[in-house]
Amino acid sequence: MSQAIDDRAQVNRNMRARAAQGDSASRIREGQVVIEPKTKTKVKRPSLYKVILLNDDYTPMEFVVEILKSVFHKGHAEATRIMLHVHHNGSGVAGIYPYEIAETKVRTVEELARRAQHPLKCTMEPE
Ligand code: TYC
Repeated sequence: MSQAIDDRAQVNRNMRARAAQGDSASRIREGQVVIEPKTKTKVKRPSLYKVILLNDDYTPMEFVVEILKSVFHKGHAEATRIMLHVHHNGSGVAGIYPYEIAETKVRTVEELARRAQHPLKCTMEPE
């Protein structure tokens, strides 16, 4: 079978699956597929996320300050202030970013902590 026929067969399977789910953007009429303009409103995640550092009893204060400087681009005074806030309150915001950036920061922090054998944890939540 040619690639064009393969492709059309796949489009037909996809459209049939969508029609079966009640998708009004697709209809099947006597074996032909009628593609109508997409009408569904795109659902978007909240755009900004807080990256939150969690306190623990073992990670050295200086390590947390270095993380805040190197990963979150804080100056020494601000990094120290955030670290002490986390130390005293249990958690604190290291920065606010779009989803993918926040996700990468969380992973970077946990990877640096893991390599240094510190239990430092980091999470994110919608702003
Ligand atoms: N509580 C830690 C200590 O006393 C310091 C610390 C601060 C750890 C902030 C984690 O996110 C943290 N060494």
